[in-house]
Amino acid sequence: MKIKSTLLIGTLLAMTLSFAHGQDADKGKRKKIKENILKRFDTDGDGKVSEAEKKAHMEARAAQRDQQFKSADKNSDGNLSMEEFKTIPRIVKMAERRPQAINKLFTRMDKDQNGLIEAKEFKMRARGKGKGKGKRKAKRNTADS
Ligand SMILES: [Ca+2]
Ligand SMILES: [Ca+2]
Repeated sequence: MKIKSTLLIGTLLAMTLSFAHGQDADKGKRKKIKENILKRFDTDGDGKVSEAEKKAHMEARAAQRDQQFKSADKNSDGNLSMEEFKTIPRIVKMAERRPQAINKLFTRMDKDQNGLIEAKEFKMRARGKGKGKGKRKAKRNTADS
């Protein structure tokens, strides 16, 4: 549990850094974070991240996001308002250090800018990098199953 949340924070921090300072201001720091993440990915400790490990990690993360969304959506309307967003434990932690980053993150995640984060927006990658090669960014808006 502890390990998982550390990982999440690390990931979130990396994300935050990447859109807070687009440049390589803290290159060393970010590299370290990346290494840490890699370490966690590498569950069998062979120094490499296999596809299976990656996949397992992504799935775990997706499940966690789902969980987080549900528990943050206090009024169960399927959206997260800013107030609800701020109740997510990792966001609470983030707010302690970088309150202004929360607004940025929220805005970034709110793709249609309606002031609410819908479940599908929450599940999307929050980073806006790599506009050119958006492989499968526009998955169809199938109704929530
Ligand atoms: Ca809500
Ligand atoms: Ca929205």
